[in-house]
Amino acid sequence: MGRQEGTAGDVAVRPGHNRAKPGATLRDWLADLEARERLAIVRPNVKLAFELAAIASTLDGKKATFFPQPGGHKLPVVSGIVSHREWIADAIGVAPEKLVNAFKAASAKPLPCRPVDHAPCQTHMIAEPDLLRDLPIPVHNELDNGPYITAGLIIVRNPASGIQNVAIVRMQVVGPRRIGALLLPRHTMAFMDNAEKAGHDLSCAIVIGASPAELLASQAIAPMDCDELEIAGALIGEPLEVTRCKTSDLHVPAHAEIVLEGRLLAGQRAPEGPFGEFTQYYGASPASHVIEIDAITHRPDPIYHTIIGGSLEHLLLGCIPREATILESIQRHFPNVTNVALSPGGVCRYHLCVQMKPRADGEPKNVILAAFAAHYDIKQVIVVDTDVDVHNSVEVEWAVSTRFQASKDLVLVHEAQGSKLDPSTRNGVGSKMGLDATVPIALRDSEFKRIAIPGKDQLDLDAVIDPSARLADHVA
Ligand SMILES: [Mn+2]
Repeated sequence: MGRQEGTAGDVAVRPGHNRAKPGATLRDWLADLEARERLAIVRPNVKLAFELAAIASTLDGKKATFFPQPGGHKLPVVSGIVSHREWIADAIGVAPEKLVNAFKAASAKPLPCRPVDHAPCQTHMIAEPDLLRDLPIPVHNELDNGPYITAGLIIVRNPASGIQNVAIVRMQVVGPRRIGALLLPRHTMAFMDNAEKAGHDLSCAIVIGASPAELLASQAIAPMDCDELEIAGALIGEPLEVTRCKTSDLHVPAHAEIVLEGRLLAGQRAPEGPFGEFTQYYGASPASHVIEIDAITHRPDPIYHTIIGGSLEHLLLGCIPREATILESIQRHFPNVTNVALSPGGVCRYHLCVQMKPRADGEPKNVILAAFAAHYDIKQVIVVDTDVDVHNSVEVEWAVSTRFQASKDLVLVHEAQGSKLDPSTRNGVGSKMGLDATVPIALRDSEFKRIAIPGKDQLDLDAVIDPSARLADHVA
């Protein structure tokens, strides 16, 4: 008898998968990618410097890549595992058009983690770690200043509240047990600042080979003392299993591939970079934080995940949580806003398209201002009507070309805060541009009545095309 789709309680169980959602663990997800012909297995022994990145980058957004024994290392490397919106939606089991709302819902209702004593990620322990010996850490872009850990979830605990925080930061390997880490001025850095003031190091864990749900949740723009691992649990619809680290009281995902246990060192800074960033330019820091690694734990035959700097995987992981936050923020004042999209050409950070059904003339300009207020990185906003697909750049450009006049529909705000990583700004200070590409309400059904072919939306092509017919059957 063949295997059947079954259910356990109200949770659908997929054949061949251990958990409810394929994005619940990296291994389930790789099996899913392979089953859907989204995974390319590369020949063994490609070079860790540049060659691996060249292959993964060429297939970026088309196939995830699996590299056995790269550079002769015994551990395999994967990349590009969440490099398509549709894949990310599949990972958490929702339709692509529901993805942003699903993330919004998970962020609003996190699910507490479930601690377990015996975890796959602690099957083996390396007590005397040597990062480049123990892990296949690639070099990606031309001017990157050495091997970088790019898909490491850094977990720390707020000593004041006892609640954990998760983030992804770029981490350059600078010694057998040393890492230079670029912390951004958010939660990890705030907890580190407090630890340093008290003269203490801050325990951290770096999780490599995390699940799609964990990777995505780590990028949530959540308030302080929201544990992003609980958002990962909400995304997969069941409490995330976590286990206590061997050398600290931090809790890490039990099903992760590899965990580096260590400390952010108080009072220590070191230069780090350049490193190829999401902007498609290099970034360097004169004074990054320093991490010392005390131990490595891992699964049997662990898999190492790397994110190529500037790839779609890099862009999309930040994109979807950001869209969820921006949508929530704008909808608080404008419930008639129906969708938002951060476009890949705008590095999924700087250019926003907003879809809405205006209730009053002029309202799209208020929405432009609300979008700028929602995140300071946003530099350009295009507002379109509900007949325009915000993910289709041709449709959006069409709306601008036929519904926008710069003399009356353009909003400019100069000398505002933007992204410091945008090299066209003056250390982050620059201009904002908003384009109202919506139709005046009174003219929707007259000058702006859009052409349409009756029946086209319901057409069944298979029913009307004859695959066996040849031109010669009909033309003498
Ligand atoms: Mn946080």
